[in-house]
Amino acid sequence: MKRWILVPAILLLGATWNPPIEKVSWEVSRVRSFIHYSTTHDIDAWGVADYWQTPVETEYLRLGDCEDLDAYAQELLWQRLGIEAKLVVYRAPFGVHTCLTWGGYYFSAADYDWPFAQPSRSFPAAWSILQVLTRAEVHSRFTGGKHGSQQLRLSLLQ
Ligand SMILES: [Ca+2]
Repeated sequence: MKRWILVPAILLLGATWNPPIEKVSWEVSRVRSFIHYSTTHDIDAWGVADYWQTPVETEYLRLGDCEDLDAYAQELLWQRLGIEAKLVVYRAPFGVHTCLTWGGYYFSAADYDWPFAQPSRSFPAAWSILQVLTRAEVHSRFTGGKHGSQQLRLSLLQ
């Protein structure tokens, strides 16, 4: 094939390519393998009611609560697969929790046996979605920076 045809064809395919949900789910499961879910409340760990760690802090600590793990996964998916999952803050009977949404699925790096440990196409009707945050909106929420700079280049799972 002529190069002047091949290059635009590759660019066109690259612009429209979306990874399968299995690939996304695999990346999210890697976060669970390397970063531990902390049940310590932010007020006890950080002295503030709600502390959003930067992904670099989370990587350094290898520890975080739900929003920290999902913010980390959101960044990882952006850097590894070029997709922007949105971070969902929701209220359920067990409290306020987070998950990610992308491609019509809900999933979470913080869930081991909770509802979104595996990608789900449905969101429980009885639960309330409080916020749906883009990557930029999540970045504006970061409280952190204590353990490392605000730079977002991840290294642990690259
Ligand atoms: Ca936190």
